[in-house]
Amino acid sequence: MAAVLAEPRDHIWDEITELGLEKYVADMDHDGFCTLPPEIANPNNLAGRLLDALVDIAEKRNGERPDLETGATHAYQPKFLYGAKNERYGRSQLKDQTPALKSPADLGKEDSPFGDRMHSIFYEDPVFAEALMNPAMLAMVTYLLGYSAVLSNMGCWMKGPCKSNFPLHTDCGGMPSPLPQQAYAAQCTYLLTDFSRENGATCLVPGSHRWNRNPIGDEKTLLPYEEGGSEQAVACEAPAGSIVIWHGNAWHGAFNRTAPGIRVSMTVYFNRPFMRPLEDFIDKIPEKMFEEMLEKYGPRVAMVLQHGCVPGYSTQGDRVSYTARADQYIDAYEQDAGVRTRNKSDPYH
Ligand SMILES: O=C(O)CCC(=O)C(=O)O
Ligand SMILES: [Fe+2]
Repeated sequence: MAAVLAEPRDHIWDEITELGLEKYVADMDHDGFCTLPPEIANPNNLAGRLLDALVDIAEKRNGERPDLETGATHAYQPKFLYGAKNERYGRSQLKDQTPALKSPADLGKEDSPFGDRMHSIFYEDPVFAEALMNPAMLAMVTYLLGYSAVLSNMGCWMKGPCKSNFPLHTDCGGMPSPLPQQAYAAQCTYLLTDFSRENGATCLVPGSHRWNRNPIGDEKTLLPYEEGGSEQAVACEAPAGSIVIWHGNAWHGAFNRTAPGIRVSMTVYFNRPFMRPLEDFIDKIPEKMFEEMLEKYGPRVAMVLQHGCVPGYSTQGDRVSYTARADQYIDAYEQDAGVRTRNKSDPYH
């Protein structure tokens, strides 16, 4: 009888059992999300180091250190698409490029439901690669998306006291309903400060990942915390150092923050490898940094950072060379891990 090759599914199940994640897989299957507690999610005070790095980046970008105690620096921010602080950062370059969701006359009538978002943080500190390669988080992502999962983007959210909440939505990148049942996206949220309803926690609708569609109309409505929130959505109440992970189909949003202070989180958003990522990592990572990451984390870090993908090409030569490069990274990873991530006879590669 021909030998039966181990399936990637067997491989990830071994990882899950070795890391003791069975309960979180059960939560994921049942609810569409899970919360990894700090004892699993926060090795060597990773969350504390992420928070320090992000506060420093915010100060560098905004010229003002976030006031985590009172939240005064981030309270009731105007509803700009990219957040008031990010509009201020590099204002001259961003002039005319950061559209306000509302006309200037309407500003102040509503505030931002997500506060300041800082994008493109990955190269700013090696701690972000450590967060990307967090073994328990990556095992859950692999359970959802397979070993060829890629990082789409990593970013920070800093939300002070606000009135507006973040309506329910899915993280399927704008894919229209019906959504595929199998996850195409996975969102991982590092809680860097304590999450509670008063603190403006993310909320999720348990089981909504099985509905395979985006919420429409009133289904998106999430009442502010003071008005009772939503009957369906459950607040992620968990301490700093936890990671909440959800299936891309799960309906979620966030409550407005009524308490003083700032809710700080960092999201690590993964996609299947054939989807267009939000951030572009191929040929963008400084050489020394990339070498150090390969040394520390092995060939999977290159896969997660999109190097097993063939980017859009515009010449015959590019197609050939990009494919050859992707093959090299995939071969190195498959050999190292003893796991297949593709059917090599598939002409996609
Ligand atoms: O502000 C929040 O917690 C919601 C964030 C969100 O929608 C997301 O991370 O996809
Ligand atoms: Fe979302």
